Amino acid sequence: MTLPRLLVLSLGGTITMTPAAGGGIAPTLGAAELVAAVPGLDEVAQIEARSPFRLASSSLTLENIVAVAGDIRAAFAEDFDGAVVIQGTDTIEETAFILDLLVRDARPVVVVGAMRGPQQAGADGPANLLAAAIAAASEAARGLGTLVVLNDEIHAARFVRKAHTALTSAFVSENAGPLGLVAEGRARLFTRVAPLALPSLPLPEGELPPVALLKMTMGDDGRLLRAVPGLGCAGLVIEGMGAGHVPAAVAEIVGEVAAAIPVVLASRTLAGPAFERTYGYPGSEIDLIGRSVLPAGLLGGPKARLLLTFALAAGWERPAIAAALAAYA
Ligand code: DAS
Repeated sequence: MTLPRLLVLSLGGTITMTPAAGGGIAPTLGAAELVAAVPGLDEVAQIEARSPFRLASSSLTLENIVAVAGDIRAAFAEDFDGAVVIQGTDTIEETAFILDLLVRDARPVVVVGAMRGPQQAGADGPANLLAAAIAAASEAARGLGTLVVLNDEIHAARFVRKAHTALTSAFVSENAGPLGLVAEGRARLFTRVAPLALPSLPLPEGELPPVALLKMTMGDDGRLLRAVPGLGCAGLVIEGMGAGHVPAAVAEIVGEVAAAIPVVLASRTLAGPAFERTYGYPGSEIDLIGRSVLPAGLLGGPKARLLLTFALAAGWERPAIAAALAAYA
């Protein structure tokens, strides 16, 4: 039997980290070494291993992930059956969301990492990589967009979030739960996500438009908010309190900023939708939407920022951006 062909790209992260001269651990291992260390992986897929980056995931850039999306698109043009992207867990949800936007293909793309380094007791990297490859090689995972696999759970890019700094069960999908799990060497899907109802996006070239993300907190006086357009930002995402609220004193500033650049309103609560038609006081979602702010649906701040970034890079105007956000509501 011919095994499925997988492209495995390693970008760095704890899963690749070994002791550094100055203390702590730092990225060193590449994809080939990681693949070689997983018992049974050679029975799952034929793997082409590449290591485009060896970075902590906090240092990956959007442009780095656009390049990864380009590599995966090229591999899919060459008849690979799936792709696995190995990286640090700190920004896995952002990488997965970008790949979900930019690689529109039924073949699975799975992003994976580890919460413990390869030399720590109970290292979870090998098990996570095996589960990711099983998912990426499976028929069952086709048509679900980009997935994140850790702790044997399969999450959809649009829902997944890192919710703990230490546990191997750090990844959650609060709005939906995981789509499935990998058990006994098989990807089992309990539920499926609908295909993204968004126009396809071209692979952007060059620098992406800068989009700011600001979290509202009690007593915020809006001074950072007011500065955003003058800093050269092409868009802004506000993580509002609760269902998407700001202090009354800040509402007018939000309106001034939204007159200059697109402003998206998400919730800092991390689950549930940004509201659109419930609260009517100054600084509420109804007030802010009346000041041209666009609600983020179920997207949290970081993912709303990515959608706005790639929409602006594609030249989308406000109605198209609003429709794209509504696809996540
Ligand atoms: N937190 C680390 C990890 O889980 C570091 C990183 O994200 O690169 O991989």
